[in-house]
Amino acid sequence: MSGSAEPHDGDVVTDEGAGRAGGAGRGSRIAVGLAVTVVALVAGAGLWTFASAGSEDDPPGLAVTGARSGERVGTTLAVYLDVTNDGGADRLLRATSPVADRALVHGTDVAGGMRTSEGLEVPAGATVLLSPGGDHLMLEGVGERLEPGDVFPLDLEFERTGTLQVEVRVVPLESLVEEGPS
Ligand SMILES: [Cu+2]
Repeated sequence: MSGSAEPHDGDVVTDEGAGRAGGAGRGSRIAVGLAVTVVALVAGAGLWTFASAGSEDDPPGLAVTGARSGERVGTTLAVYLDVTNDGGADRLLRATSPVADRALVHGTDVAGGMRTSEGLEVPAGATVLLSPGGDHLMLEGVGERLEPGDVFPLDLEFERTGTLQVEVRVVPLESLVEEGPS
């Protein structure tokens, strides 16, 4: 584990989000092949929904949707998105964007502080939600003023799938606060 828990200007953190349990280990191996139809579990602040039980060794079937961010705060910007996987396990290694110096995977701890994670697990058959009050991608060194309605590209590099480019839609910060933790 790296990083320290520190409040982060660019994040939208609500009281509800701060109340999340953070017990399950983020790097824990997920047993697959169980005859589980729907299992939801909270790992850190990330919600994994298992719609079907795939085999970990199957090719991943990733789709990234709903990529959105608020306006920058200072020079940081939090990005939220959904990763749906109807195949085998994969892992987000890193993210890059031409609008930012760097992008980090951030989790939110029970006190509402941020910590940097080494990548993000995308288990077989799982949907991983990065949403306000929970895990997110933190873009740092954003020099450009981005307004609601703007879009910018974000490259997501996965261990097995390779790089997926998504368009991030900028929305008003207030709408992310209203969205809250899902
Ligand atoms: Cu953050």
